[in-house]
Amino acid sequence: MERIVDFDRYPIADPDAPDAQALVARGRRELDDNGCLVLAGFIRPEAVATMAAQGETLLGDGFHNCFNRNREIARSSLCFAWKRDTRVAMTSVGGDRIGDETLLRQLYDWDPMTDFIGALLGRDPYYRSADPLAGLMVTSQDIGDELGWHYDGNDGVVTLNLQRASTGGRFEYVRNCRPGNMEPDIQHDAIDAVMDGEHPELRVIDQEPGTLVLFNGYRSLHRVSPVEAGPRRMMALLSYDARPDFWFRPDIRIDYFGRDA
Ligand SMILES: O=C(O)CCC(=O)C(=O)O
Repeated sequence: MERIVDFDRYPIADPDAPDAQALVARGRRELDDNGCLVLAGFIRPEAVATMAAQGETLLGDGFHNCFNRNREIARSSLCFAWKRDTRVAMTSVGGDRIGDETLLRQLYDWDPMTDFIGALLGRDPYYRSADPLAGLMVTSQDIGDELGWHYDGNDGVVTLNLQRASTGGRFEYVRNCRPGNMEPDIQHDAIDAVMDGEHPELRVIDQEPGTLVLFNGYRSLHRVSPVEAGPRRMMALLSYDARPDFWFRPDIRIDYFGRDA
């Protein structure tokens, strides 16, 4: 694992060591302050290059989805109606196709990694998602693709950038911007402002390959803006939960992978 994770900067193998505890304490403060934690250079450059090459091969067999998150879906999961649809267009590879030989699978299945994410989110014990497709996935956005504004079903999605697009494909979010956290009369205005790119707290994260990002996706409205120029944006998404048997909803698997487990 020391050839994959940069232990000099991120000493996560021994969680009881003082430098590991200091790292977690710093990360928790940042997550609290910003609703997002960016760990640049988490994966060593040679390992990122291998992960990207393995991801490229896997994506050859990926499913390109293109759909609108319509108001009905938003209403059922949020008890709140969007005023507009948001578009999802990207290619996804399910975890059942990400084999033990890949560095990504080795990272995801490594227990100290799960414990590190749990410690950052204040969860002990913490678990990898049991969902065989959506627990660990590789995604890519080619030119014109995007992942429109949405909330996640939980706060446990962690992203790892494997390749960035030269233009577009930026991760944008507004923290603590979920209906229910806000007064009802400002909900529509706030969400409209986010989707129009006019919300004063809109933040953009610039991710170099190898950057690990944790964010409060349940509470924070977020998106990946359309990719305008190649190469394709490629990500790994790693999902965790406080429940040991957490699966995503079947419609999510169908939407993203075109099949169920
Ligand atoms: O690809 C990304 O950077 C974000 C992924 C995302 O929004 C999600 O998994 O909910």
